[in-house]
Amino acid sequence: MNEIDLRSDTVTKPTPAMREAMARAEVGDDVYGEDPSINRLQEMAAERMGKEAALFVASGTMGNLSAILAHCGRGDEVILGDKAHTVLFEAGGIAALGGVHPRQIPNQPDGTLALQDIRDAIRSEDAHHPISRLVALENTHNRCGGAPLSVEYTRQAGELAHEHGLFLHIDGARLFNAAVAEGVEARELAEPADSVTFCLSKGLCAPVGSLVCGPRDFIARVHRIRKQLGGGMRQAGVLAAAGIVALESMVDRLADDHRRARLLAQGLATIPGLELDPGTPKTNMVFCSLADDVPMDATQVAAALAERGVRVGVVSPRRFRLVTHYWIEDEDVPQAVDAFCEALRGSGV
Ligand code: TLP
Repeated sequence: MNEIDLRSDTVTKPTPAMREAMARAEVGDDVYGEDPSINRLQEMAAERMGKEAALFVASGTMGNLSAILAHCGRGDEVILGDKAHTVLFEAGGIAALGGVHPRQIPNQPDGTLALQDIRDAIRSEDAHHPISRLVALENTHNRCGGAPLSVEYTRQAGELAHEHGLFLHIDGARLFNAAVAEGVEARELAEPADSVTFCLSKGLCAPVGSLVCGPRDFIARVHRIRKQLGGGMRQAGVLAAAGIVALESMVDRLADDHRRARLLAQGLATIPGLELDPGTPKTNMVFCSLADDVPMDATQVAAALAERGVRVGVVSPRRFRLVTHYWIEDEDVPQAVDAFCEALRGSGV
C-alpha cells in the first residue's frame, strides 16, 4: 500500500538528485573549516538571506538555541509568542542550557505578536527585572496554522525592537514557504532581522540540517556555541551536498505544496464531522478538528486512517495537522480525503 504521510514535512526523504549529490560530495574536516561543500552551502545561505555569514547546524532546534544564546547572556530575556516552537517544542533549551528567560506574549491567530504587546513587554531599567535583549518571531508560524508573516509586519517589529536596543531573531524554519506565499524573496523577510534560522530538512526535502544567518561577528559567536553544544561536525559535506540541491531546486516548487494543501482543505471541508480552521491552509499546513458529535477522538481517527495508509498529525485530543510536501502527489489528495470519509463513517457520524 502506498503510504500517504501527512504528519509533517519533516518526514521528507532526500530526492534522487540529492542522493546522487551526496555520493559525489567533496568533503573535508568542517571543524577545521575545510569542507568545501559546507563552505559553499554556507555562502549560498548567507546570500539567499542577505546576511554576511551563515553556519550549518544539525537542526532547527540547534539553530534557534545557538542563535538565542549568542544574543542573550544568562538572565537576559527573550520576548516571544506563547505558541512559538521555541516555547512549545524545543525542550526548554534556552532556559536549561542558556539561562535565558522566555517572556511569552500571546500569538495572534495570524502568527504575529501585537506590536503593543511587544512594547509593553520591554522591561524598564530596574534591578528587579531581567534585561530585555531579544524579540523572536516565527515565519511561517507553525502552531498558528503555518501562517506567513509579511515583510511589512516584520519591518515594524524590527524597528520596534531596534528602537529599544533589542535584537530581532526569526525562526524561519519554513521561511521559504512564507516567501513563496507572500510572493517575495526570502531575504526581504529576513532583512529586518539581526539573525534568521532556516531549515533544509522540512519542505526543502534535505535529510538533515539548518542554517543560522547573520552578521559575521555574530556567526563567530554562534560557531563557538555550536561547539559547546557538541554540534561541530566533521565530513558533513555529504549533508551539505543535499542542502545545496535543496536551495538550487526545491524552493520554487513549494507553491505546489501550497496548492495541494488548498485542494486537501477543499476536500476535507465536505466531510460531515470535520471542522476546518478558518482560513486554513495558509501555506502547506491544514488544521482541522472533530465536531462535538463525533464519538471518536483524534487518536482513534488517526489510527483508523493509518489502517487506510494515511498518516496525520494529532495536535490535541480532537485536532489534526496535515502537512503537504514533495512526496505528496496530486492523486494522494483525494485518497486522503476518502480515507477521512471512511474513518468518520465508521464512527457512525
Ligand atoms: N517542527 C516539527 C515539530 O517539532 C513540531 C514539525 O513537525 O513541524 N521551528 C519550527 C517553526 C519548527 O516547525 C520546527 C520543527 C523547528 C523549529 C525545529 O526543527 P528541528 O526539528 O530540525 O529541530
